Amino acid sequence: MTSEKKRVFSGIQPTGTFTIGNYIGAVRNWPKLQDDYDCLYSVVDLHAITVRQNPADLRRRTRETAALLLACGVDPEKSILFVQSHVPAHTQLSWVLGCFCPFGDLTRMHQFKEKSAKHPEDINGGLLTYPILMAADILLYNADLVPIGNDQKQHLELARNIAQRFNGVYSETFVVPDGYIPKTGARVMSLQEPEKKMSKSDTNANAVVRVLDDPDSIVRKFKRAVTDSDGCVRASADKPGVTNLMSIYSAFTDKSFEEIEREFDGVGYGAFKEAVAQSVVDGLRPIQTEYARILADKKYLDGVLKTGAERADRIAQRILSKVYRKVGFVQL
Ligand code: ATP
Ligand code: LTN
Repeated sequence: MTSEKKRVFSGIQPTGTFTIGNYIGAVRNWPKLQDDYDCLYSVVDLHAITVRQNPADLRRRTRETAALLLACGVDPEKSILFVQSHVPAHTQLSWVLGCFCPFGDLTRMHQFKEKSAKHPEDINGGLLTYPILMAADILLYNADLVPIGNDQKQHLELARNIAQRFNGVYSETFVVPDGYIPKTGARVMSLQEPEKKMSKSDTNANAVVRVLDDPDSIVRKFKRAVTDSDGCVRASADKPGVTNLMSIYSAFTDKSFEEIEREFDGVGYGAFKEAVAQSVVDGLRPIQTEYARILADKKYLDGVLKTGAERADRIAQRILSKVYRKVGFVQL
C-alpha cells in the first residue's frame, strides 16, 4: 500500500451472523470501494467483548465473519482484511486517544445508552470507551473514508473531534475522516419492531434476516413482518414497517420508492412481501454459495488473515510511532 490512493477503513463485530441491515447499510459498499481506494477491513473482536461473549463462539464467529466478508466480495488481493486483536497498535493508540476525549462525550453516545439499558448488569468500562477504540481503528491508518450505517454516524463524529483536538495540540497528525453512508438502507429496521434498528445480536429470530438464512426462513420472516392495517404500499413516517420493507426491496432491486409504489398499486401486502422476500433470496444466493466454499478452507482463510494482519501492522506502526514521538514518549 504505497499508492497515492485515498484510504478506506471499516469494521464489523463478530457478534453473530450479519444481517441484511449490516449488509445493505455497510458491507455491500466495501467491495465497491476496492478499486478506487486502498481499503482496510477489520473483524473487530476487541469491540465485541464489551458485551460478554462465549470464547468458543467468539473464535468461531470471528472466522465466519471474515469468510462472509470474502463471500460478499472483499478481495484480499485488493484490500487488507484482518482481525483487530492481531494488530496491537489499535489498543495502544486507543489509550493515547482516550486522553483526548472528554468523559461527557462518551456518556452521551446513543450506543452506550442503548447497550447500558440492554445490559444493566454489566455496564463496563469498555462499553463506555468503545468509541475511542473505534477512533483508533480509523485514525491509525489515516483513513479518509469510513463506509458505515447511520447508527455509527455519532461515533464517527467523535473520531473526527478527537483527530482535530490532537492535531490542534501537536500539529497536523491525523487525517479527519468522512463517513460514507448509503442513501437508502442506511438504517434497516427490525421486522418485528420497525421503530428499532435491525441488530445482529437481537434474540428475536423473526425480527432479523441474516445473510446466511435459508430461502424458506427468509420467506417466512417477511410474511410475518409487522406492517399496518391500511393495505397500501407507500413510504411514510407513520408506516415504518412498510417503509422498511420498501427500502429493503429498493436495495436489492435498485428500484426507486416511486417505482415500487407503482408496481404494488392496488396489490395487497401479501404479494408485496413475497416479492421483497424473493429479491432478498436471489440477492443472497451467490454470497451463500461462496461462503460455504471459503469456510471449508480454513488454511486459506487463516492465511488471508495472517497476511492481512502483517500488512495492517506495518502501516499502523508508522503512525503509532509518530504519535508516540509527538506526545513525548522516549524512543530508543
Ligand atoms: P450488534 O447487534 O452486535 O450491536 P450490529 O448489528 O449493530 O451489531 P455492527 O457490527 O455493530 O452491527 O455494525 C457493522 C456495520 O453495520 C456498521 O457500519 C453499522 O453501521 C452497520 N449497521 C448495523 N446495523 C444496521 C442496520 N440495521 N441498518 C443499516 N446498517 C447497519
Ligand atoms: N462500531 C462499529 C464497528 C466498528 C467500526 C470501526 C466501523 C469498529 N471500529 C471503525 C467503522 C470503522 C459498530 O458498532 N458498528
